[in-house]
This record gives sequence, structure tokens and C-alpha cells, in this order.
Amino acid sequence: SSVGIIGAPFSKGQPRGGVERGPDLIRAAGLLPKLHELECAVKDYGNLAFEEAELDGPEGVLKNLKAVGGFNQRLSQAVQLVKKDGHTTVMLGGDHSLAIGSIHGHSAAVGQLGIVWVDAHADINTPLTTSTGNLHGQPLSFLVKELQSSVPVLPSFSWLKPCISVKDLVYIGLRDVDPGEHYILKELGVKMFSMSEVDQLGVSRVMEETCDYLGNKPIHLSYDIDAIDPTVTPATGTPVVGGLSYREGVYITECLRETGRLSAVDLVEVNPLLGKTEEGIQSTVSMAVDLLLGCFGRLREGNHPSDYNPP
Ligand code: DIR
Ligand code: MN
Ligand code: MN
Ligand code: MN
Repeated sequence: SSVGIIGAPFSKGQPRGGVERGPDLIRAAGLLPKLHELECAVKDYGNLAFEEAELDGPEGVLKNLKAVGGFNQRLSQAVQLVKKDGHTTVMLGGDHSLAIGSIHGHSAAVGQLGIVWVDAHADINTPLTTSTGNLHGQPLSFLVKELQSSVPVLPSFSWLKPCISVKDLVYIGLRDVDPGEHYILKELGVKMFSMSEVDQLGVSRVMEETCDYLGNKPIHLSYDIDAIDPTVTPATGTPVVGGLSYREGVYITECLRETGRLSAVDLVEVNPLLGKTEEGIQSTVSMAVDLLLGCFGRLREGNHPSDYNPP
């Protein structure tokens, strides 16, 4: 399979510095050579450049609207190019607001998608329900068609048309959902496997049901590193206790790979400035790499190249 990597060193969807270093750190941990070992053809499109937005003061509670809107517009176009080149897209974040452009571009290129959103958070606050004003807590509200009437018109997002149906979205790993978000999830009947359901069913049932539920559509995996337990991935902006284990986290990627329909992956919210210890940072970055390798065929039973010659 062929992989097209886009770095999205973007941090304006949330207030903490450092998350813009994610793409380069994940590359420095050997992502490309490790993908080559799996016989993936890899094209690195580099980090997406963007301009600082001028006069980007808060509008009401909402922060950095122009920066987030402008960056995601460019990102959407970049993703469309990578998809037209025929690659599975890997978006290295950066904060989770980049899912706006990533999913918009992916859907513009290939049509109807199934979205697997792996996260401690639901990221479906609207500009009206958000209490923080951080756009990384809101990307899905801009993308979901059924929420269009609940999202005010914002000039920075005039380029964006909602492109996913609520029935094509599955959450895994939720454990920190705001009241306004919970209302939306229940009202719209969004398919979700919170950490409670992961405990109840086990991750293998969760993945079986997720894949059945999404049917045959191309899959967009949006993986927030904070879905994983903070003992493994402490270097992230909003860690929440009680997350997925290393093994559950990797298993999700193995199952999605197995479908043969994984078409784009976001790996977001790795922030080396919040790791507290060097080990914590290493462990977070290495988890990010292992999740991506799981998406592209690494098996825990082992692998060997197709042209392997036994001695
Ligand atoms: C919170 C936190 N729900 C918000 N969201 C986070 O700001 O809307 N998302 N951390 O990743
Ligand atoms: Mn999160
Ligand atoms: Mn998130
Ligand atoms: Mn977050």
C-alpha cells in the first residue's frame, strides 16, 4: 500500500504550545523507515505551511477562528491532492481542529466516508455549547450535516460544507464528554463505545461492531493520542485517567487495517512540552508511531518481506 504523509504543525485549536512539534517528532522516531520495512511506498509531502492570521482576536468565546479556518481550508486542499495521487493519507498533528480540513478534503476526494473517532473527548461542541472556546473541542460540529442548523455562520468557515452523516460516525474511548456534547450524542443517536462499553464488551467486540456498523465505505480514522491511558501517553494537552491500554489502542488500528478500507488517518495531540519526563515524551511518541504502523500492516505476530529468502 502507498502512504502520503502531511505534517500539520498547527496548535491554534487549543491554548498549549508544543503540539506543533508533533509532526517532526513522529518523523524523528523513525516513522518512514519503519513504514518502508512494511513494504509501504511512502511519499512525505512535508509540513503544511500557513500564515499567521492577522487581527485574530477572540470572537465571543471562540479563539483563533481565522487561523483555524484558514489553515483547515489549505489542509483540505492538500488532502485532496494526496488522495488524487492515490495514497492513504496520514495527517500528523498538530491539534485535533485539523480534522476539519482533513475530513473535508478526504470526503471531497472520495465521497461518503465512515469515520472512526478514537478519543477521550467527543470534540462535538458547537460554537454555542463550547465552554472553553477551543476549536479542537468542536471539529465534528462543523462536519456533521445534522448539526448544521445548530452551528452559527462564521466567515472563517464559509468554504466548509458539512460532509458527514451522523450514521457514518463511531466513537471509541470516550470518558470526558461535556453536558452539551452528551445531549447532542443522545439526541442524534451517535454510535459510541465509551470506555464503559470497552470494559463491558472488550475491544474485539467493539471493533467487530464498529466495522459492521460502517459497512463498505472508505474509512477515515481520527486518532487523538489522549484516547490512550496517560500512563502510556502523558505528553498531551488534555490527559484523562482510565484510557485505552497500549494493546487495545494498537488492536483498533490492526482491525481497521484488516478491513482493507482505511483511506486516511489523523494522529493528533502529541505535545512534547507536556510530558513532564523524557520517558513520558518517548513513550507518547513511540505510541503514536506504533499506532501508525498498526494502520499499515505491522503485526504483533511478526512480519517478513514478500521477497524474503530463507538462509
Ligand atoms: C473540551 C475539551 N471538551 C472542550 N476537549 C478536548 O474544550 O471542548 N478535546 N480536549 O480534545
Ligand atoms: Mn481528546
Ligand atoms: Mn480530540
Ligand atoms: Mn484534546
